[in-house]
Amino acid sequence: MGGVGILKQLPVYSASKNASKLYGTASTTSCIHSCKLLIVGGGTGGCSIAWRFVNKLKPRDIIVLDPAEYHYYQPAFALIGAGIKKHFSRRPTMSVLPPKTCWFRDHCAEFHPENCIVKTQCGDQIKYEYMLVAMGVVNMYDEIPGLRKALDDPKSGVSTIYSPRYCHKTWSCLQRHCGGHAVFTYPYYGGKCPGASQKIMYLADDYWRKRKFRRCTSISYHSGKESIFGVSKYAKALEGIVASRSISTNFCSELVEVKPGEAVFQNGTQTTAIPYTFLHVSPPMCTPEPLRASDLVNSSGYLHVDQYTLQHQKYPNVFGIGDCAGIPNCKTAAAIAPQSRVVEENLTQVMSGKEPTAKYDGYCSCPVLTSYKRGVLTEFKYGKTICETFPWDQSKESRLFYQLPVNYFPRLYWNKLIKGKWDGPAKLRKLINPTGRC
Ligand code: UQ1
Repeated sequence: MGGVGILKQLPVYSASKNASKLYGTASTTSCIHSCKLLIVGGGTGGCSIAWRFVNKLKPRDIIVLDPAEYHYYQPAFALIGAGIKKHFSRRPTMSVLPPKTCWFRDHCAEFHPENCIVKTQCGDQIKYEYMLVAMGVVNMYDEIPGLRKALDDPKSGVSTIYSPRYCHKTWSCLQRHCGGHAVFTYPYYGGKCPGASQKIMYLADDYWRKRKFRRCTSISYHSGKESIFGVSKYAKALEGIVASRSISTNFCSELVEVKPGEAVFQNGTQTTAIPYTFLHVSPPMCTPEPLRASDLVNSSGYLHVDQYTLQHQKYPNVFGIGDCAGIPNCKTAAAIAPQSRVVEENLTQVMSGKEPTAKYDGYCSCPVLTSYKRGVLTEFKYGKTICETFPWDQSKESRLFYQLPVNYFPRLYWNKLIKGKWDGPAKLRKLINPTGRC
């Protein structure tokens, strides 16, 4: 297998005497490492940038800092939750990083951007010339009293597709459900694209219809936001879909507590307890604690980068990518493709003493499966401008927009996006739908 070849070439520092603290061996000394490019986070953004720079820099000039053993294709969690896929789409982190880069299997503990140093949880220090912050976001289960306990209780009927830990539970809850009230939530703070929280709802509706449990099930969607989707064209289409499926919607309605059989929502000063037999939660999310504790973030706790160049506003040798970036885009995997191209260009320019000139246009795309046969494909950029790749109306449910996310995008992800070879569909759009509108 190709991965074995990479294993031999890729130095892994989790076995160093300090990193070994993670695994129980005490150590008192700390090591200082240095590199040209430090990438904090080996997810979609970090991995694609490591590949884009591996041939531009000298071997061992890149360090990737990430404690995760596996790299997950997150969009598949919704497919697992709906029983469309049975197994995770994941690969060992070691096998997805490019050869010659150093993987530090450790947590980032502290940022010291004024000295260009990152401290790791095991006490090592990494000195960098340039840094990419690609740490993503984390679920804040503990913001909602009772949520973690309910998620961990196999009989609670409470699950979430936003985690590899709980997405299989969604599928077992779906199968076990035989009537009652199914509740789906979306948070006000920090949620990723609302598409995922809705696709699991449309799939649940379709599944229970097929199993003849839909007549004895009421479904309601509670969102902390003011509308079903932030872009009006897709909001209209999705409003039509929820109405046609007899799903009731509640906006500005935030989940604040989970009790056994009862979900508590807050709307302004009003609190309402809603009984449930099935509860799917999209937890509030935020950037990881060491990033929030640093002076790299804006007042919302997200990396303070320019929304176009993705360069840090205070530290010009720092760039950001992906979910942790404080930019007004939608957080999806598809958004990372053009971001990765922009970071490659701008970081290369900054490395050679020039000003960054490439600009991210805010592109984001989220396929929303609306049944086990069809879906819609949202695509838009900053200013909520629609930029559709295909020359027909993508807000109309179609079989192609079911097939693409289920069968084609995972391959595009593993073979192109994380290898830094996919800049997004802009070139394809120029060919087949030059105006980007329908
Ligand atoms: C995309 O580029 C991408 O990355 C591989 C996805 O995977 C998560 C997507 O879901 C989507 C929608 C895109 C956009 C690509 C096209 C062809 C519209």
